[in-house]
Amino acid sequence: MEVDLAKPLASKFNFLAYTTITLIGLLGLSACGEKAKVETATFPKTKAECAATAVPDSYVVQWKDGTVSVTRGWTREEFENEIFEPYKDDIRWAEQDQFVRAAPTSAQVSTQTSPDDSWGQLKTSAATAWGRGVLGEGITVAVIDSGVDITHPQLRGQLAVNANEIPANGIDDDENGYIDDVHGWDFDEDQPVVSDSAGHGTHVAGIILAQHGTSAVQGIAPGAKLLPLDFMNAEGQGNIGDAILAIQYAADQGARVINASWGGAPCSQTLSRTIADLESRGVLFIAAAGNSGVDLEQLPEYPAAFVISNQITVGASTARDYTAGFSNYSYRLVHLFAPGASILSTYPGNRLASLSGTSMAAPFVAGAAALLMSANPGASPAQIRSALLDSVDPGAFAATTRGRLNIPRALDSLR
Ligand SMILES: [Ca+2]
Ligand SMILES: [Ca+2]
Repeated sequence: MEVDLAKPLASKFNFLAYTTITLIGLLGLSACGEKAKVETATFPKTKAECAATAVPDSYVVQWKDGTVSVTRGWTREEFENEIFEPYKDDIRWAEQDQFVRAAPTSAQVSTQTSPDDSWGQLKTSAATAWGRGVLGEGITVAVIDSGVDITHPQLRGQLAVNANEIPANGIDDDENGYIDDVHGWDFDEDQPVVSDSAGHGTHVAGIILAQHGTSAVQGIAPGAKLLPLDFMNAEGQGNIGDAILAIQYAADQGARVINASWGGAPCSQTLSRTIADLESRGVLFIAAAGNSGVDLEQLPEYPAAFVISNQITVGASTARDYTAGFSNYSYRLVHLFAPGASILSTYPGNRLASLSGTSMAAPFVAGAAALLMSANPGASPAQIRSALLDSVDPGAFAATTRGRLNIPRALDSLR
């Protein structure tokens, strides 16, 4: 019964890895005669303001068991008739997939460095935490981005290892749906080799946890482990469907912090549900506010503008503690500011680069969250979030806290 139903589905659909497993599980349930609780499945029409960023013929489905799948290559009508209607008892949400992008910034590759390059670490007093021996040990941070150059000298020793997977044997040893996923996964290319053709993810990862001692770059949480998850192409564009698969993968691999330095999709219910569902698994989601220089309440983009209790949205501040001109802001939707202008960090090809953007501000907070979690492993995402927000250096920023990240004060606030 399971096999008969699953086979034609598996062959008809262009599902990603998790999906076949999901369908078999669901069919197994109904074969046992169990009825799902009544919760009406919805598949909203794509709103006019979401049309420009919609991925053609791609749909994201969140099933009632919490898993998400992505179907590609079907028209809306085909999707509705072949998937949504037949399986709507098992579906929570379905919606059209959306493009997102890495917040655009200009990159300046640095050949020389100066003491000013560490202004963000100085401003947030990161060294005070390091001096107390708080380095982020035991915490895995997922960087869901354009990939990471995992051969960079300041990053290659920082990688999380999927111990249940034997590398390069062509076998999915831990049966999680991903073959040879030892150091992360490339959801854009569906392969285990994570690299970074855009440079963005490598820079973000370095801000969070670059090893100290070999250059001017000092990661905020150098004891934390990096889970690099690539869902963008070389132009820094990805889609929500792959981002959701990456978010679930991160949680399954034990990541406690997820950094999301991207956005732009004006619509996605599935994404917000996926993030909120991770609070019970101890995961904190850090989102960049976006680089349009606008009030997020007037021009919302997501995930930045979600109101979710295990999410923190971060704006970018300058070395003089002003709001960076490009940074989005909002007294209701942005929580705090962090350094995000002329930030030196790791760059592909054993280089360093200075980048500006809220993409650079979010990883300061992601690194700080990893420090707080390592100092107090039992703290819930809500406690970590409160500690980070209650302890800001007061300022005139358009954010719920009005302030800018201060790492040792956040540590004190947690105690
Ligand atoms: Ca695997
Ligand atoms: Ca393997």
